[in-house]
Amino acid sequence: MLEISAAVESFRQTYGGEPLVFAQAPGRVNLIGEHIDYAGGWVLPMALKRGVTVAAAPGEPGRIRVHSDRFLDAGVAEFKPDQQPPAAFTRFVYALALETKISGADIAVVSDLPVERGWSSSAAFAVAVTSALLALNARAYYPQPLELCRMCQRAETHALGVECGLMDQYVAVYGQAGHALWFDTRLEKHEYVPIDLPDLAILLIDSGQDRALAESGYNDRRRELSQALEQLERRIGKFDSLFDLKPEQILNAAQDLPQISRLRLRHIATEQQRVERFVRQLKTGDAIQLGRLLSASHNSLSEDYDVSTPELDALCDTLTARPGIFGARLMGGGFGGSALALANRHVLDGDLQAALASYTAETGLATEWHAVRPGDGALVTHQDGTTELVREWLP
Ligand code: GAF
Repeated sequence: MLEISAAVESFRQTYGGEPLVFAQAPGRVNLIGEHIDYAGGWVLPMALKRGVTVAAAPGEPGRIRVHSDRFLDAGVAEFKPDQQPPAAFTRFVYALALETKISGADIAVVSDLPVERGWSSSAAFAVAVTSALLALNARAYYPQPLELCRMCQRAETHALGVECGLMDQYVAVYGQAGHALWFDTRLEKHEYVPIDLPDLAILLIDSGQDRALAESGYNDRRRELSQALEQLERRIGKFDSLFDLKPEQILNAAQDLPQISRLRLRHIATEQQRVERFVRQLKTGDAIQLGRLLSASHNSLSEDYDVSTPELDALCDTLTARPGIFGARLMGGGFGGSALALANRHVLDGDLQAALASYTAETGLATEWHAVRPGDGALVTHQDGTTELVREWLP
């Protein structure tokens, strides 16, 4: 995560004054449990040590100014609450300002998270900006941490057109160093699961293929899943949550549904099982089993849920063909972006490089990889200089 001093510098250069409050929010990797957060499933994300850092000060009443080289075109975007700005990320800030009911702020944003690579930069941006806006105003009422996640999720849907689930915002707030979150998206509760794999590396690999979720099939998949659920209910009667049913029940009942519905439901049912198995295997640290679950998740996302691309398939195949790389899968929404792999540390200089070189030769795409560890959730630094976790600060 970039230091607060970088945000102070950006603030001074942009506005000429001194910021009063700061907020930092991390990106995430989702270890397993993809495309089931909007279906009420369990997912297993962890916060990264990279993220978005925001410096803010009160501004002219009724006017928000925001600067970010990475998220916005260079320069300062400026808007008033009664004028919806046209550019996507400015619209995002506008939607967040409406959610917090705060207008009148100057904001500088710096980040070490790549944008639109599947690392959840938009949720980190939203959580950091919202936390900074709230910290600016000594108000009698603050949202609860879970409500802050929902505010950010709503703003993302309204401003960016992505009908996302709650996973990314949730882990940006509740992340804990050394742990993944076993997040039950139906009950909106989590347990921390220690990530203690000393001989293994969790790799985040940028496929070099661009993606933008709003323009991808992400929202289509959500619609296809709701349709599949309606068809399933017509077959077997009403149910509160798909996850009240046993996976075998879902698979049996889905047999006679149209092909798209059958495939989408098969992914959801089997992915949920893989999350449970993955959590169990984390306790044993069995790299081979963990890797198999990751690769099975990729196959299901590719073949049943249809959110992969030939490039992501090629990347995962190339990686898993190497000894010491136990499994790989696309990560996040898919349609390009990044893959996640589990590897023995000793392959990082040899087999990993060879696999990536062969992928680049095949696709012409340059990759970038990082070994990642679980970090903490969002932080806020108040006017008196004290810093605390956002989830502990909010009521
Ligand atoms: C994106 C969404 F924002 C998440 O809510 C989740 O659905 C993910 O894709 C897929 O698991 O990151």
